Amino acid sequence: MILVGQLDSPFVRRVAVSMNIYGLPFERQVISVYADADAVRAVNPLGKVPALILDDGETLFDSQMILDYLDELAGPDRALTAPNGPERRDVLRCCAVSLGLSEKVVGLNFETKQRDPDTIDDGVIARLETQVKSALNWLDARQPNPWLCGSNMTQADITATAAFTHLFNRRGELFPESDYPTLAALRKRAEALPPFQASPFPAD
Ligand SMILES: N[C@@H](CCC(=O)N[C@@H](CS)C(=O)NCC(=O)O)C(=O)O
Repeated sequence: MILVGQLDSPFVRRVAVSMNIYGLPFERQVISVYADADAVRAVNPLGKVPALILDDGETLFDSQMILDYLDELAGPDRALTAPNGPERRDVLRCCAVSLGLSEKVVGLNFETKQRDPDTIDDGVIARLETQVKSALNWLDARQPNPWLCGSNMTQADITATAAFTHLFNRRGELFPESDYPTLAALRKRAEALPPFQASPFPAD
């Protein structure tokens, strides 16, 4: 299998870490959605990452669809998302908030760093910052025991950790990690584990 995308994307990284946990070997196609836009669109018509190219050539787009496939490969006893019921909904709820948080941070980076300065809209930026803070506060208010959804690490922890690490590396000046002590502790615990260390957030 070939995982397409860079590990500075929290969406790509949640897939890489999950594959490490499942012990699924994979190659990487490290291409940038901006610098290599044509190559990314050749894999995914939307020009987005991650994509996962299976050994028979079938290609999966979107981290949630990819994880759905990987969970199926791992089987119900090892899957990082429970198969049904309130446990599944709780993991998916945390993932939805963490994924949305990452999407807002990516949006914030676009609005502040890539836009023509004359077209920057402070109202749009303020809205994005409020949404990021609100999501962080919601996640920080959960009481990990020791993980977000109970005694076992789940996809909720992988996705939240990938999101926090991306956020604190990219926009730590706006959202200091010290303001979110619960999340900081969760992130530290997770990032110390071999599956995370095997697919690290890249140093600048
Ligand atoms: N919902 C998607 C989001 C993926 C996403 O937004 N990836 C970013 C990279 S961090 C991207 O491809 N951005 C390029 C674009 O949207 O044009 C997923 O979970 O895979």
